Amino acid sequence: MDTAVFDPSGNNNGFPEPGEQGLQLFEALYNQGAITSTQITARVTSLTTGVTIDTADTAYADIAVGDSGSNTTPYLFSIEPSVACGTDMNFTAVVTDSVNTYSTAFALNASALLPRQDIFFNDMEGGAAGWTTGGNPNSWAITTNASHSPTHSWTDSPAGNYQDNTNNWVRTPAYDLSGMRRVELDGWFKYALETGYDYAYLEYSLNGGNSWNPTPLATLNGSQDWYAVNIDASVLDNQSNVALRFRLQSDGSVVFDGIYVDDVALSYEPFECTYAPLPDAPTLVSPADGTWVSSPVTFEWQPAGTGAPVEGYIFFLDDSPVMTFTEPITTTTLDVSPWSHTWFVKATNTSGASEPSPTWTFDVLAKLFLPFTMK
Ligand SMILES: [Ca+2]
Ligand SMILES: [Ca+2]
Ligand SMILES: [Ca+2]
Repeated sequence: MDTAVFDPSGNNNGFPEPGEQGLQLFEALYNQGAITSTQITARVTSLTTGVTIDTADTAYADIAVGDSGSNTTPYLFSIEPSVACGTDMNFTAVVTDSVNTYSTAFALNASALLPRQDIFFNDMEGGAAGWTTGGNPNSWAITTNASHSPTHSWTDSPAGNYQDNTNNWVRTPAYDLSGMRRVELDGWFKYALETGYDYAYLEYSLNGGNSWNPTPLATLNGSQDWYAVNIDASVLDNQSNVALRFRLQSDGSVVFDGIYVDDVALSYEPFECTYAPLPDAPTLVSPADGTWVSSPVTFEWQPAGTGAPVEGYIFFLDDSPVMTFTEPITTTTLDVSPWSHTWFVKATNTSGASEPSPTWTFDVLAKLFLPFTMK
């Protein structure tokens, strides 16, 4: 299922982030059955603490065989501000049509994704770059025999074919991948290995190279000219002491040229959460609602005890924003004309302005300048 999220009530960046409400969720359904799917309804459930479904039910237009369609109205959900940035939010959707009911699971991440970044990139043009070799025979070296990015690559056997009973490697330094997720390995490989008998492995270590996981990230056999590889290395996500190595292992007869590796990058997908909730509406203190006062009038209000911190206020007199404070100042004194007026205040922060406080009224006494004369 393909998902799409819209956050027009939040910061409108297309990503669901902690604190955002009114998040709109669309789920595409694909009809892989034998007949047109009709009378489609669906209900979504959140499995993640702090993620609340506000509108759980939706419907779909009929979907023909081989077609897909999205819900006609969005599911709505909210993410509590306490949900950690980057949390995987798990959902289930139960879909019913005229024939079947089935359940499906999907996940969204509570964050805004940033462009993928390299942890390292090695084009083998700048020397060993901390990569080290070992094994028997210890023959891995940088070569100019073949390359993807001219003019160098790493190879197991620069002198020609590898030997029988080879077990040797080149490895990277250790990297701290704490806090990194969706780790990927990209590179260019070229190899000639006896089919079914001699193998090259891309292996990983989670303890800085003390031991290597018995399940490689990639296993290579046979022959290939230069080709790009893109390997899901999410087993390395958030690991603090990661190393990678290329290892060649041959059996007791028949040898080939071996493997070349070039332009190797380890990368991850950074993320951030930029949505800041608005402050809650302030409360008014004085002049009390419905009272008579003299001009100049001193107004006082106070922030709500809840919600995001307040950075400023907008003071409204007779529905006009007459004063804007860029600091959390909670009083002002103004000359006000006689008779009836209304006032309210909004609290502000970098995300914008809160809902207004209640609107209060007051009346200003007319100043009397009567020509009294004492007799
Ligand atoms: Ca957002
Ligand atoms: Ca190169
Ligand atoms: Ca062999």
